Amino acid sequence: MKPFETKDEFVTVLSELWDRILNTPEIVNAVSGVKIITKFHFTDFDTDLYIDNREEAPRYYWDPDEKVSFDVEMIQSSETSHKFWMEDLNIPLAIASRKVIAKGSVQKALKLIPALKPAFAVYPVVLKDMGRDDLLQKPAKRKKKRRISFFKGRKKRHYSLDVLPEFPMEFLEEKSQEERKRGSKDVKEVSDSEFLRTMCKIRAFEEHLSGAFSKGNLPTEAIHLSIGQEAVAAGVCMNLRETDYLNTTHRGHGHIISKGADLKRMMAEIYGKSDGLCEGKGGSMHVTDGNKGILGANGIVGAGYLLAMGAGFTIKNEKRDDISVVIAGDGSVNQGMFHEAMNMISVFGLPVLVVVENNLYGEFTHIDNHSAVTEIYKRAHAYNLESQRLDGNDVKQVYEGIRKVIEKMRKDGRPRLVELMTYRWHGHMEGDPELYRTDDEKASYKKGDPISLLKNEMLKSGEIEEDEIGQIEKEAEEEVNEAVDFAESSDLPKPRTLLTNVYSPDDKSLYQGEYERLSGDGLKQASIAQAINEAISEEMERDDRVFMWGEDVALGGYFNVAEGLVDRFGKERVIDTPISENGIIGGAVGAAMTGMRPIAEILFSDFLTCCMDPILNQAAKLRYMTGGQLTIPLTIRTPLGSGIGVAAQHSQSMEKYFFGIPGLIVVAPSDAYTAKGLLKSAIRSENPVLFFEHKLLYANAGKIPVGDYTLPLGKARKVREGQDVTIVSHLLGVGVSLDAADILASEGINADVIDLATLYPMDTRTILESVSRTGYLVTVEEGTSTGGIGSEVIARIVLAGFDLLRAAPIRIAAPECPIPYARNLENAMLPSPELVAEKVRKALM
Ligand SMILES: Cc1ncc(C[n+]2csc(CCOP(=O)(O)OP(=O)(O)O)c2C)c(N)n1
Repeated sequence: MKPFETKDEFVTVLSELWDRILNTPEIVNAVSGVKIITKFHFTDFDTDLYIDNREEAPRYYWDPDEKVSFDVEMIQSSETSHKFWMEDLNIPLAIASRKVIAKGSVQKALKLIPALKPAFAVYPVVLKDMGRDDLLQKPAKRKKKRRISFFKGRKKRHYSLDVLPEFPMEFLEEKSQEERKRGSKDVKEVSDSEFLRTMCKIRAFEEHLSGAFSKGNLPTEAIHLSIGQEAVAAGVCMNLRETDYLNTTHRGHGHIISKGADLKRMMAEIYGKSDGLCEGKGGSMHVTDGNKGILGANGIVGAGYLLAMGAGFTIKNEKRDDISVVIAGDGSVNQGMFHEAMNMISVFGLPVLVVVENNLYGEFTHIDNHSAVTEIYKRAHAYNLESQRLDGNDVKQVYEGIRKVIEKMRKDGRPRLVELMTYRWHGHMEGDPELYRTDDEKASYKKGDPISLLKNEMLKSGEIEEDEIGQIEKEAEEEVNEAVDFAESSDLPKPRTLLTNVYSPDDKSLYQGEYERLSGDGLKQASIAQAINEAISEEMERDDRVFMWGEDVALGGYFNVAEGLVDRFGKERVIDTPISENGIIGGAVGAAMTGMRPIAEILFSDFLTCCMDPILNQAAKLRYMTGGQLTIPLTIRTPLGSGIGVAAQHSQSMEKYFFGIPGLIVVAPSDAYTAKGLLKSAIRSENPVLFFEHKLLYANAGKIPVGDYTLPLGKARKVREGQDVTIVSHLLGVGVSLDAADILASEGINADVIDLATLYPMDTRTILESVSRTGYLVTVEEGTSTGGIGSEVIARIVLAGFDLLRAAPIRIAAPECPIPYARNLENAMLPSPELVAEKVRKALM
């Protein structure tokens, strides 16, 4: 039914409304901060209303004679306008279905909505005063008697959580912070004998591993040795302080030994023993010794560049004269991660030393076949970085060359790249048949053995005798033998440690407490975007290690959520990054593991596909793989969802790809209150949290408490009480479910609506409790159903509470196709309240 018959009647009502609004100081004060002209075009009466908020005193006018420039235009029918003012419009769905078409500075205009909240109380008064009481009555809803027959004679109903996958919750502790140890800043002068001793130790260590592997004594199929490359390790890493950071690769034993790792615990790690540096959870490719500034070897080729970049950010931020070193092979420079890191360390001017250990092969492929530019140091010029190439088999040349570079870096804080030429004697991994090179080639390179080179030089100069060399070699071997004895006698890790160190210890209070029923004083109106902005702002105020970076965030970001933060906290803490999603997240992980608390923004969640490695392999795994040595307090914020006509690569519901990843917490709030409280908990957490925001919900306004509060991670929120059916949803689906619940209520069916709020860990108990009362379960989500959030909800309830169900659960989700562009097709993807109501109705019949 059209509420207004004539244009005159409509214009009179809205004019009266705006007269009253603009005479209400409370509202005028609230909207005065948003200086814009908004044009409302009403399609059915072809008339335009302008609200001019640019001047000191806001005013309105209809259909001006002259052309007026405006910031934003809202196109809608008079009926939609009426529903809006009657608070009977689901705004996200209205925008998605183009009942309201918004053009121009929409995010700015949407900020007016919370400020206008008190105006909603004015509209019914205007209608009444103008004799249109009839419009105040919502269409009569027939109260039907429920026709649910299953309630009698139901079975005794119980549920058990024991059958569900165990979530390793033992990380909750009273304290929130682990003490960070700072190492020594001393770097001793290194004598030639010490070079020799270190190189001999590396060789003895790896020769032992080669033998142990061939005898089947190591619990691995893949061990990568650096025999022949020892001068790189000793020459670079003996230059480093404990407070300098080192990231290295799958072939990192030598680097790690040279930076001073505990040899016994390192060997125990490679033997997979409980005394291993990483409790037997990392192994050869992931050895880490946090106490010595060794942030870890890494099984992902190229990942170390990004982690080192983030560690360099920490050093710069803390104004230290330390450096962050990354060592990686020639093959790794063809990874996108190398290029993103090179650009970012240069753009941000970070003290990162990139060492490329060129052993001529990337796995089985010779550098001539894998690199367009084989003189890798020249690539650095493209990033405006100083670089050089040195003989990587001459330990003294490496040491001296690197020493000079580091000396400059400690002074100017700028990045550098050094390429070191060397050769690996063993296969890519032990057992490699080495079909890609000849014995002659190997023999010719072995002539450049770094250990023999140094020994001969020392003998020639007379600084050492043969027997002294023998003594050094013997001592190195003895040290390695002691490490082997230690490793062999160490216990295997206890099975109960399987679930330890999945997460870092966190303050219990971040996971406990309840969602409040908001009423009374101490509340204010805010949109979700404002609530998120406040959460970030308050947490940055609270802790100066919190910083934010992402594409265009200093300007407020694409959806304007970060607006104003740069003015308050400066460009050192609100940082625009290059368009480098791997760099944004990988760098943030590196910064987090060295003491910062980054909030990284990914412009559209679809682009999470461009940074899967730093999220899944680094952020979510490194706490575990290092046996609890690293802590990664990282928050990743990103908008998702469809409804704005940007097709399948900017509209997906990405949350299903990330929930259920051990080590990661996944949050997806549906209103302003939840968004602010959960984001603050996420930022305070010591763990990586992926925080999904819905684009269409940014403007949704609701009440939030004034000031500081946090809400419990891992807890679902009951948003509506009912006893007939349980509807479980998240993000946009919550509003849809609530609207469906209203439709059902008019028919006598009362729904319990649960907002999951945190997707992982999932709060199964709250759902079970509800289903134990209702007996019916419906899940509603915007994404597709296979492998979706609803699938997991249903699986859990069926497993843990099958007896509770009186009918098969219902899963409401998008059709199994990508999100199309055409408006009508895109709208068909979103579950509507009517559809949800219809499915519930059928289920209860
Ligand atoms: C992202 C990724 N791709 C592929 C691999 C498999 N892989 C492991 S080591 C390696 C070769 C790396 O060559 P390079 O960087 O030159 O180091 P090197 O092995 O010579 O020390 C490859 C392809 C991997 N671990 N990670």
